[in-house]
Amino acid sequence: MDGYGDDATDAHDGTHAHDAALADADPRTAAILEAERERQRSSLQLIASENHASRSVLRAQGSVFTNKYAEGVPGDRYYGGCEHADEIERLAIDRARKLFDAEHVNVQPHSGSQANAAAMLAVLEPGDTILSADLRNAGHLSHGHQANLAGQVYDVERYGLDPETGLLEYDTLRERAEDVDPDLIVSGFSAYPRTVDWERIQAIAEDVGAFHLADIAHITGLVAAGVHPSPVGVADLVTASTHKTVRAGRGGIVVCGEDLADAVDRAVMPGIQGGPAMHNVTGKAVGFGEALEPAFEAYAERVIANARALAGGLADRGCRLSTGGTDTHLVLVDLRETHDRDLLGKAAERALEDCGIVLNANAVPGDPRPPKDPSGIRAGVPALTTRGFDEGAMDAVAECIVRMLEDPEDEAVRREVTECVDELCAAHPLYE
Ligand code: DSN
Repeated sequence: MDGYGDDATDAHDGTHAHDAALADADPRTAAILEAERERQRSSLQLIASENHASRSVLRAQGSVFTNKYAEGVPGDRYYGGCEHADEIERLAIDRARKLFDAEHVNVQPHSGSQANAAAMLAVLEPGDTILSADLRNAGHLSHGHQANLAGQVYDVERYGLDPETGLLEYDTLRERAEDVDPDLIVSGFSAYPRTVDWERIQAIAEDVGAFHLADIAHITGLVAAGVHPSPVGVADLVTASTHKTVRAGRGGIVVCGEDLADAVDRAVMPGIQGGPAMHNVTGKAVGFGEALEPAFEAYAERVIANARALAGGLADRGCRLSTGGTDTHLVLVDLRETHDRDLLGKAAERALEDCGIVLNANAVPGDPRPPKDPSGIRAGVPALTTRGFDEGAMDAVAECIVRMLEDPEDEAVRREVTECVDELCAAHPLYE
């Protein structure tokens, strides 16, 4: 199914008829949709949080469940007509529980950020103290940025990664936790390429009397496939995104033990949301079903092999990688020590996008520059792996990236890299 180029059954699922109906009713929107489909096909998607969902997931999300309100939980709703909503949500929950070997899963959060907000609301009071990593240290907005609700409701203290190595130093985290005495420690990262030792963080949390929230948004699929250790059953609360490495419908989930189940469900609704987006819950059910198939484990293994190939290809060509490499789906390049030092985050992002290489500027640990125009770039391989890229193709991607980083103004280089990108895209069809 990789690349979704050979799944003949989907040709008969009504998708084309729906496209034709939309083109008839709203040609402008249909044209924008087609342009986006073409952009995804004709460029390399290396944004580490993105992927290409199967046609079945796309179909499930564009379904009649868009129409349905279903506040509450299966079997206990505020509205009538929920029998099928109950059935699909129960299916999503059952599959998620199996996938993560979990006691309780709430599948309603609209996103990973909402999942984090709900998890915090479930166990904290306003003014309680969170200890988390900020954007410069691979953290996420929803972990307590001052502009985010969490940063305004809770007292947020920070821990960092080692600015030299980029690694999480567990002893430093322990010292910080003992100093700060938090009510909640947030682990899990948006730009950390290494395996996280959840048990060690849980031990720190227990020693200082804090809850531990592990946000596995980026590595959801790697955890589901068993190729990264799972925090489920270790951390008190686990939040995940469902559309990144796991390729299911768009949104988030909260995973916890039975002891926190009611608090989590109440925190999601009415705490931070109203009606669940049932079309997304449907997409989650479908994607979780796909992730339970043996082929998904092979996909997750290929993600890691491809990320390592990309890391090796970049490092061999002179890039400085934060932490020196990767164990996961992404690499973080510190451009301050790579090639032309004037070409930092945003400028590098733009130069690469000009040639069809789409990734994002990203802060590196200890970054003195602002998160909007930081010193590094982050590249992830989940989407290219879905398209069927192998390690050889990833090395070609590394070559393209480095050639552009070395000579961003050279027209001939730009042409050659664009041609190489076109060839790689043509060799790895998507949704065709
Ligand atoms: N925007 C996502 C990321 O790229 O990491 C997280 O929400």
